[in-house]
Amino acid sequence: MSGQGLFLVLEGVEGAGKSTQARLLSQWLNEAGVPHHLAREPGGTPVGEAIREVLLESRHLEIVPEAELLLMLAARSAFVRQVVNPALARGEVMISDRFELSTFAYQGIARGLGLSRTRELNEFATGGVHPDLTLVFDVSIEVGRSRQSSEGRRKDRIEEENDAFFESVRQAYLTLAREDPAVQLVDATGSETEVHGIVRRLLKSSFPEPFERARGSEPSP
Ligand code: T5A
Repeated sequence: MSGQGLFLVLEGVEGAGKSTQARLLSQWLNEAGVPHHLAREPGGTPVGEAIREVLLESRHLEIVPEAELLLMLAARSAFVRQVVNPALARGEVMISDRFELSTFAYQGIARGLGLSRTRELNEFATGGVHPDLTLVFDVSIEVGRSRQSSEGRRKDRIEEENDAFFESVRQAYLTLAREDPAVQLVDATGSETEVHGIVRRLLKSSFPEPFERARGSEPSP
């Protein structure tokens, strides 16, 4: 545990179902009366949301990979100090939709900026705060794309990258998960309810307190 709280992160390629699972996790904890805070990256603070707008919605701007990395980390430095640390200090479960593993996979590996330099800069941005557990929701790029296209919204700047870029991101996640015991892969190809069931079981076995206290062994269909 980080401080008194618990820091959980949900990761994966575009359309893997992270936001859906973050919402289902939050609903489960609400029903169980477990105090928690849910936020997304980049974002989560006023400055982070402004940076998100530049990074994802400003399609007319050319953002070089180095600037992309530093903007992600600028948003993160505020996020950790204004959102994550206070939530952990209050003893809450902090749930973040994306965090440092996105930076390692997208900027460090897929953009080719280098993992060790990216980790070093990230360390400065976070002040050394890391998740207790990161869940990587794994689906093929095709499945992620088809889930996203069913939403019918316009692609953001990064989503306009080609399949080779996202395959590189997916492979990076798989490698990073193999190397770090605090990162767990979740097969996210099943239905929303099935994947949520996997998440519940995993959290209950990894962190009996507070998740054993959250009632119901299986989600309702
Ligand atoms: N980024 C971010 C970096 O490059 N570096 C960084 O350091 C950080 C922090 C953020 C972008 O920024 C990049 C990565 C991203 O490109 P985002 O909005 O957080 O953008 O990420 P996206 O992956 O683009 O978000 P999506 O909303 O597209 O994907 P999700 O959250 O994985 O998917 P979700 O839950 O919204 O679901 C998508 C659709 O699929 C359905 C949902 O209902 C929804 O319609 N769905 C399922 N359908 C069938 N079966 C399931 N199990 C389903 N789960 C969800």
